[in-house]
Amino acid sequence: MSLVEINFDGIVGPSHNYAGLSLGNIASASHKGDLSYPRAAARQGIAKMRSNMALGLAQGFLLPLPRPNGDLIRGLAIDETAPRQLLAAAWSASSMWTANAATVSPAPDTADGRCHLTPANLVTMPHRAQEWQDTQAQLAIAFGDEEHFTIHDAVLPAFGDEGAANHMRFCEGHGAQGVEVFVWGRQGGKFPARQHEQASRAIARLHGLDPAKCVFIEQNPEAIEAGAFHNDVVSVANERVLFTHERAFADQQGAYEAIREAFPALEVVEVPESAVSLEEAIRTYLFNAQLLTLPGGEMALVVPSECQESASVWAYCESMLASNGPIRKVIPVDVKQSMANGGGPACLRLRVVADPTTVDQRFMLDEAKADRIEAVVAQMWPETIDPRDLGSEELAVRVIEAREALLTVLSLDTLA
Ligand code: SUG
Repeated sequence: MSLVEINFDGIVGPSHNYAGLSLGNIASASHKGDLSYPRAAARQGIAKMRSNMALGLAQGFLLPLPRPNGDLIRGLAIDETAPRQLLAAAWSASSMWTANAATVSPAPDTADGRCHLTPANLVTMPHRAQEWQDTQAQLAIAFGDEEHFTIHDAVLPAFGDEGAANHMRFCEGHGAQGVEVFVWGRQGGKFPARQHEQASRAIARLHGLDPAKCVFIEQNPEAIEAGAFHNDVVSVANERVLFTHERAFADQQGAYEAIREAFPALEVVEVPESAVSLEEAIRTYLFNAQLLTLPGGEMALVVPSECQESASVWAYCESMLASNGPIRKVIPVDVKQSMANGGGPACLRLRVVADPTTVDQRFMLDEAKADRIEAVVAQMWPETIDPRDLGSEELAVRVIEAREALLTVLSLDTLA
């Protein structure tokens, strides 16, 4: 068994649009009503995957979910008298942000030695709450090898769970036993706190984690208020390293101490407010980055290109590279279509530590398959979508046919 980190990126679906559905997600609210570019969006995602593969990293993908969602339309009797937001929910391509697909505990962390995945219930946002059953169906195929994987049901909707976006794992190497850190938000602020502490604790128990290797940390309410609707907007971890804003956690020093107690080798790279304000960090998504261990052992940070366009963020990145810290490379990528809905490079991927040979190979990417996916996108994905067109029969047919063409090319028609 050779365990490596595999990033499963969500392929951006053909209904990608800007309907402003996510309260507390500033990008989503500020782009409400804009024209979207689904074809360009999917291409940006594919380019990011290719760029990570070129670094020598294992890459997988998850597929867009069926949209418009007929079950939601029928279940809520959505017609022309229903709020427009409900109709838009049925068309949302939000499953592209696979950091919210599930929480993953790799095999070395669990009592039964299998990798456990719990799809996120995403109950806080109606357009996301419809995702988990279809996500689970896909995970059940991709990780269907029961000797190596266990797929749970989502946590009961009493407690909101947003998956890996609020979960970090520290370890000496991906294949070693890790310390899993769950970050939750306190209700009662200006914006919803989407991750409930009890959902996180339930997942730790369901996955059979060693309580001594679990840490539960409260997110800073000020960060949620400033638009960090998930912890991965203000922190990212990889192996020994925590890269975080100084205002990410309710008790910043207490958080470091708690992690250090379970994982003494912790190395913190803290970005002070004086270098990059919380607002600028959220605007540029500096922390919604992929912190990756390259095959040579050094770490690279894959950031949105917005970081390079920000004087303070880029100056910070340059000074970090000039210092002797653990992050040795910063790689900007253009995911602007996703960013305009509040999703950066880290939102677009689900990390699974596993032996790639135990994964259903239809979900693993190589250059030839990326070419095939890109050809379907070029031919079938709408070039633009005006959110006022959501609900149109013609667009519905187009979006459904586009997804089906992708499933066919990947021999995954069973998900139709
Ligand atoms: O849930 N945006 C997503 C962005 C998710 C980002 N994920 C992570 N941080 N891991 C969300 O808010 C916008 C959809 C719209 O407004 O139409 C949206 O769902």
